[in-house]
Amino acid sequence: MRLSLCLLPLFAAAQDYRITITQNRANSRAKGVQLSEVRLFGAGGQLVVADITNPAGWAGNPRSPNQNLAQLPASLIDGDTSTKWFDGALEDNGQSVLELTLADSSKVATSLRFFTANDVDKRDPVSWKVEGKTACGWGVIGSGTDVSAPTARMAQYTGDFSLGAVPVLDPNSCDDSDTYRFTFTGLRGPSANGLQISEVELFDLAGTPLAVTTASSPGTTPNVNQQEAHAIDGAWMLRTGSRPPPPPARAVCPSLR
Ligand SMILES: [Ca+2]
Repeated sequence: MRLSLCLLPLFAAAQDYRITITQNRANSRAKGVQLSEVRLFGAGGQLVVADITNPAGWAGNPRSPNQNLAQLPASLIDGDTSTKWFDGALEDNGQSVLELTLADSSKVATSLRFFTANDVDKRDPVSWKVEGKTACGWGVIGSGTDVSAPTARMAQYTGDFSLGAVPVLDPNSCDDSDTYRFTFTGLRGPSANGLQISEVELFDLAGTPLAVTTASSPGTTPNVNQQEAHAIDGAWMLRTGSRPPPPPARAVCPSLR
């Protein structure tokens, strides 16, 4: 079945920062990533981080097979370099993500500081990007590539990493025409214990498949082997072995007011 879609706008708040770690020192996904502290600084010094999460990661996900409750992301903002966060989901996802929310939304982060964890230096992050949340989604404000992480344990990375300004955008100007959201409201049942789907594909009015670059499932904690990326990887063909011909496409959208 192919569903026709009508566009709806997606807006966001403005005091959140996201760190996406893409490589560790070992350049091995199997080694995972870990840090003991992540600190943000702005005018006047260190900024208070009210909340930190590890979306799609092991930490904080009760379904993760190897979750260590002593290594949750909260350990990154406790001021103690002897406590750490570890995420093995780098192997499945190709990245490990941290999202930080400032206690004071009027503050602006201008630099970032990392501290290594207590062991296994192969897990030290060496490449990452930093984004700030704008009214129109995430905007890149910094990055690190093949950074020389210290081999010392529980040690500060050399220097702080500068962050650019988070763009101030008018929500009315947001171009979200490339973003779509699905909300599933019912299951076949009975006694369903979750929701699953192998692929989501989008087509234009001519029936041409559209490339999808990212997929997310806000507010959920998928199994590490059943991440959102699997809904856009085309792997369903391996399971079905055939592809039905696409039905004629037809879109009927009401006017947006
Ligand atoms: Ca810590």
